[in-house]
Amino acid sequence: MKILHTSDIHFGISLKEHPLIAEQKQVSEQILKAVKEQNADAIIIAGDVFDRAVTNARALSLYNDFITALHTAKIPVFIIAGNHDAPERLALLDKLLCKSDIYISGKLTAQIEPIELGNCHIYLIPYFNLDTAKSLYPDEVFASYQQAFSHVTKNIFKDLDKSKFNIAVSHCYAQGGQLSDSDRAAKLGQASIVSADVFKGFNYTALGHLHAPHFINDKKNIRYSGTPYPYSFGEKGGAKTLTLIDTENGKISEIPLKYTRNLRTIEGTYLEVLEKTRNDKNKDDYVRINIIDRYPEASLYETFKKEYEYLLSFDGMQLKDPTTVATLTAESIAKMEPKELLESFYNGREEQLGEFELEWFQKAIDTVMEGDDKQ
Ligand SMILES: [Mn+2]
Repeated sequence: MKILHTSDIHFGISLKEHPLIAEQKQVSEQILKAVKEQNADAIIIAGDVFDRAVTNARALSLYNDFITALHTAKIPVFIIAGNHDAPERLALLDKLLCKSDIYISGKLTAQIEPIELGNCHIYLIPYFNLDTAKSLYPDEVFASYQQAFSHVTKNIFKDLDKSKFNIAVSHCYAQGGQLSDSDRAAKLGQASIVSADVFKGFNYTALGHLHAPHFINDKKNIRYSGTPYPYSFGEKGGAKTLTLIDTENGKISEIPLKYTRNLRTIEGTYLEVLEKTRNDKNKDDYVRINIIDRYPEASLYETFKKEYEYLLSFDGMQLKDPTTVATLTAESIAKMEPKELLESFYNGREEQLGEFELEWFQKAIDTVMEGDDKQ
């Protein structure tokens, strides 16, 4: 069997409040293309299918089209809920869908039965927290999430058929995992770290939750596939890939994903960034600019906004503490009151914003406003 592993698609996610619908449509297309090119027999989505528990209509239709296309291509799909998903919503109609080889596990169950696929047994372990485990196993005393998690897998190992290629699908923060910029919840969820040992008995463990593609154990059979698209400018781990598992020989490989619009950070002194901008061939990318020797003034932002339609983050230096970076985004500017804008302009300048300037400024604003009212 050839099985593709991905996770953390986060349908409906925005980047700096910029919806990534077009990119997520491309994600679906890229995965479908990989399924066909690799002659995959199935696909695993290890949680965080949606970015929010209650998601928007566009995200729902993207998901709908994606799963339907996989079904049309006769590709069995294995899905678990992640910490971003609403378990009940994701698992809606699961008893019906599994008849069409669409296997969804939303909430943890006391007994996890294997799903048979060729020479594989696939165990779906959806995201759960300690309270859920405690209520599922009232006779057990769990002093930690680690204890609860190992109870869940020990329960599976009791009846494990070792003649099969046993795969676990899980959404958790496993020890040895690398945090990346967009791992918002994981950064907070230190308490719910589990050691990789809990997955020791499986031939392969398909993980979701951390967004960079990487193995977490030396034996290289416990792996985060990572997100199929970069969801933050600081995301580590380089190129985005799908993980391909060959269950005949246990070989694991990466399938690269390509996108028309990528995420890039352009950093340097004002002159360096100007130079880079002048020679830039991909001005259509999502861009973060960081000018290390200037303050992120609105006028400077406007200069680069003319070059980059998708300038989503504009950083600069802040005088008060030159080491800190002040960030101005299109959105933050749009939300600022005229007076705030003036203050940010004066911020860090020699000359102080005095009562006199403020008074005149207010008068000017009032005049403009009145002009607007008259129109
Ligand atoms: Mn995630």
